[in-house]
Amino acid sequence: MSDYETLLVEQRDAVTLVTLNRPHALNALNSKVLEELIQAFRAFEADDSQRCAVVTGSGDKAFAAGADIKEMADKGSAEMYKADWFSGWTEDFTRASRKPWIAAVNGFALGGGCELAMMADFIIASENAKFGQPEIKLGVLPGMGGSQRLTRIVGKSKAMDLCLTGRMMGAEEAERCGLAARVVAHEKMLDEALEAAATIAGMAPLAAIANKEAVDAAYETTLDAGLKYERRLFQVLAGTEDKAEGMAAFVEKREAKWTGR
Ligand code: CO8
Repeated sequence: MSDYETLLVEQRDAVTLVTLNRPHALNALNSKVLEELIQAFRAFEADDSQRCAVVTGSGDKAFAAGADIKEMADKGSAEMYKADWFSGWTEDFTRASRKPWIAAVNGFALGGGCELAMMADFIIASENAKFGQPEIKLGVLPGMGGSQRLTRIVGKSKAMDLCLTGRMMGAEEAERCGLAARVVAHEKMLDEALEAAATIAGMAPLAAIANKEAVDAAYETTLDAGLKYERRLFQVLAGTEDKAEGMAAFVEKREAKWTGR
């Protein structure tokens, strides 16, 4: 356990488990959470023993019910524009680590909570999870990527439905439209996420980063540029010790031993 005000961070073998820990506010995301998440992810990135992370919410009710409305309520446009409000989430946080991480969504993932979950490499949701972008009900719109990431993931029609009506979407619908990779019984959800993370942590570390970068590139580039990028990454990995080990282990019918080189 480490010393954060708004997070619980623990290492379970090669998996870092980060729990958003403001249950009294349904884990609403304030500036302290952002600061500490960046800190925790930088530590995760720097620690070679850690290969995959899981982010979840404390309590039984919420992953995160959004950006902290009480913190934002008095802030005007001059103040927000000057501070480039929310840029820390979309830039500093997402760049804090290149390693894979999973959002384990245990309840409400609304507004910034849904946006944080979408920053993860994939989402494993409890059957109780509820996703939504209800910002329109506050007279605003998503500010941490909801209108952009959600649209890329679920398509225009569903994204418009969620952003314009502000309604919540259950876990089954989220899985059906590709937002959640898996839906699991509530009490088993965290174990399933930790197990998936342990599986990823058991892969060759550079291959894990390259797979993540290649899939992410599909959202940023043309198909032609993406295919070229994927090929180049493959060629780079071809020169690694882990590629030689992985292929030798297959031929020799044994477990591979990765070095991360
Ligand atoms: N920020 C701050 N506190 C929150 C938030 C939040 N997003 N969500 C819940 N809380 C607090 C509540 O105020 C309450 O605190 P208290 O006991 O001190 O009154 C406590 O958490 C428990 O919440 P509820 O009593 O409301 O619990 P319910 O089970 O009745 O309802 C809901 C749960 C439906 C999740 C409800 O809490 C809710 O609707 N929350 C807000 C969801 C939301 O609108 N999220 C989007 C936030 S905005 C955002 O993320 C992007 C930026 C938008 C800019 C806005 C500029 C003004």
